[in-house]
Amino acid sequence: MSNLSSIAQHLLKSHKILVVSHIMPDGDAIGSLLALGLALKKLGKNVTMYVADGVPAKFAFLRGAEEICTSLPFFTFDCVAVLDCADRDRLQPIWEEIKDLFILNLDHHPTNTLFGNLNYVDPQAGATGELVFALLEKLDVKLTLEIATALYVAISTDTGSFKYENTSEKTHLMAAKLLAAGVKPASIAPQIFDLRSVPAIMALRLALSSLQFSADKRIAWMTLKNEALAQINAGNDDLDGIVNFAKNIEGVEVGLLFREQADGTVKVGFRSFNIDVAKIAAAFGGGGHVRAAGCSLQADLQTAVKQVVAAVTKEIEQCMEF
Ligand SMILES: [Mn+2]
Repeated sequence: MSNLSSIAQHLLKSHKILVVSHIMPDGDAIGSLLALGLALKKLGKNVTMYVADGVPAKFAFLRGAEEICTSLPFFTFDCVAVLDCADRDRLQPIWEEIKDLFILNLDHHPTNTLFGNLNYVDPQAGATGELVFALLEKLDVKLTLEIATALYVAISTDTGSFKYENTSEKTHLMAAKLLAAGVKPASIAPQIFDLRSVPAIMALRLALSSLQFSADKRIAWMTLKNEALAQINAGNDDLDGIVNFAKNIEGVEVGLLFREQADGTVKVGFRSFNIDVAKIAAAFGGGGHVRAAGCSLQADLQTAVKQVVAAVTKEIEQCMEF
C-alpha cells in the first residue's frame, strides 16, 4: 500500500491528469471528483474529469459539475486518479482505455482490489472525500468554497449525514474545517437529502407496494420492474436510498432492493444492521461495505429474489449460531 504523500508527489509532477469515479456515481463519487479536479486546476494542471453516467441532477448545482465529461478526449494523460472505485468493473466502460496509464487508486471500500500503480485504500474513512481532504492538505491547496462544498457533499452523503458507523471524530473535524471555509449545511442538505424528483417518489411508491418479508420478518425486500420504471420515467438516480425503506423496519435485519435492468440482469442493493452483506454480495460477484453492498445477477427477477434471499437467510442463520 502506498501513502498519500507518494500520491501527492505523483500528482505534482504530472501535467495532464484524468480524474475519474465510478459508474452510477453517488455524492462521494461526484464530490471527491470535483474537489480533487478543482484543486488540481488551481495548481495549474490540465485536468479532465470523467464519470461514465454523468452527474445526477441533485449534484448538478456543484461548481465544476458542468465540466465533468461522459466520454474521454483523444489526447493521453500522465496519470489517472481513480476515486471511490473498489474494482475495475466500476470503471467500465473506460478500463481498457486507461489500464496502461499510471493509475492512482484512492478509495475506502474494504473490497478494493488494489488495481492501481499507487493504491491508497483506507476502509476506516467514512468517505473517499475524507481521503481527498487529506490529499489536498498534502498538496497544500487552499479550501475554496467550491472545493469545500464538494467535499462536504462527499462526506455528508457517504456517512448518511454523519450518522453511519463510519462517522469518526476525524469526519467531524474535517466537516468543521469545511464549515469554516464557508459551507452552509442548511443550504445544501435539502437539495441532496430531502428533495425528491417526481419519478423518484413514484419509484418509491412502486417499491413500497412490492414490499415482502421472509417468514421470520428478518429480511425485507422490494422489487422494481424495468417496464414499470420506464413508464414513470425513472432512471437509476431516482432509486437512490429506496433500499433503506426495507432495512428501516422494526425487526428487519437485512433490506434488499431488486432492480430489473434493461439488459436482462437484476441489480441488487443490500443494507443491513449487523450482517456482513459485502460478503453475500461478493458471492454473487458484487461487493461494497459490511452494511451496504450491491451486486448484479444474470437472472430474471423471480430467480434473483429466490437466490439472494436464500443466501441472506443462510448468512443470518450462521450468525445466529455464534
Ligand atoms: Mn464512497
